[in-house]
Amino acid sequence: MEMTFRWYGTGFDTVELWQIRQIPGVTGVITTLYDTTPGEVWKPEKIHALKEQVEAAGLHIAGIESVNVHDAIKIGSPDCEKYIDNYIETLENLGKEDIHLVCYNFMPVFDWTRTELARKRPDGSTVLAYTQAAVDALDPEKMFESIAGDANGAILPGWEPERMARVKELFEMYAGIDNEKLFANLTHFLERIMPVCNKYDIKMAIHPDDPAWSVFGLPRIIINKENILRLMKAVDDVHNGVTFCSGSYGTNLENDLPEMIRALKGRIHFAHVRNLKFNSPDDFEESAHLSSDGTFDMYEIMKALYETGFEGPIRPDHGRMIWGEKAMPGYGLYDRALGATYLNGLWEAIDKAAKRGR
Ligand SMILES: [Mn+2]
Repeated sequence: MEMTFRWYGTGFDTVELWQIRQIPGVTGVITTLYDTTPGEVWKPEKIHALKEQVEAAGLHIAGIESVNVHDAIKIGSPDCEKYIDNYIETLENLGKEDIHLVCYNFMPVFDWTRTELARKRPDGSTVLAYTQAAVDALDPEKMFESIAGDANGAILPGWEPERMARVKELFEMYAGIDNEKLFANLTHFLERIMPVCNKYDIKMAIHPDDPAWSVFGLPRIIINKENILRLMKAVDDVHNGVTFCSGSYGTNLENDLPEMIRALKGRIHFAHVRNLKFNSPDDFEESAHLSSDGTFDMYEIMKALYETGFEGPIRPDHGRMIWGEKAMPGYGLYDRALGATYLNGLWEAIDKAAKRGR
């Protein structure tokens, strides 16, 4: 594995490349062209400039998170082929710049969903949190307003204000889309992009839905072992792969995370590893990465990745806001750096124990 760090780019991220360079063991960044909109072709010169900037800081681009998929593709509307063609052109431009990993998701309307962006924990840190009761009580059109005040002025990925202004319209567009239709549209999208992925060896890595169940009655498909294995079989090409996000699959306590990793052997191309603390099955908050601070056994998660021969980039995921830092919720420097260091420590211990035969 390679330890990496998500970076949103100059002007969008409070964290700078030189700071990421100083986190022990972090050699790559996972980045994006944050000012592109879904459906737009990424220009070769913009990709090239981003790559040069990252490399000038002594790092490299380990993957893109995300190239967002236009709603027309998810809905399967008449103009979807045009948007798939645009996506293919973006992949081609990335491949030509020697970029071989693309994370994406297939969630309708809302990207990840949280009901609080700054829940206070007993140690005074603040974290993102989710309570089903709060979602059930909320009009989806008010979702954005209800959390925007705690965003520290940042534009949240997947929650761009222009997009959120169209929530009602988006809900209408998805009205006839159930889980099966969404799955068929995803399969069609993957079949269409596999040739360009094969040509440039681009590994597509689908991010799970977060939380891993339906919110506001919208279809959700990338939620458990059964569904993700079905997708792997439907388009049985190594370039159709997975972003294993422990914090997203882990929202459903019935998902056995190490077992899922083992079942997906060879198809996990990217890993987000973080912990959650459950107060009840319907209420969780994001904790420090350390096993004892949350609900998951992080050692077992890392061990499953190790034992399945995982070679892709891994990154700490959302961190707590600590030490007075002001940053995009979940994406401060300090706690994610602690997370990276902890995960590297687990990996070193697992690796040495394996090599010594104990
Ligand atoms: Mn994730």
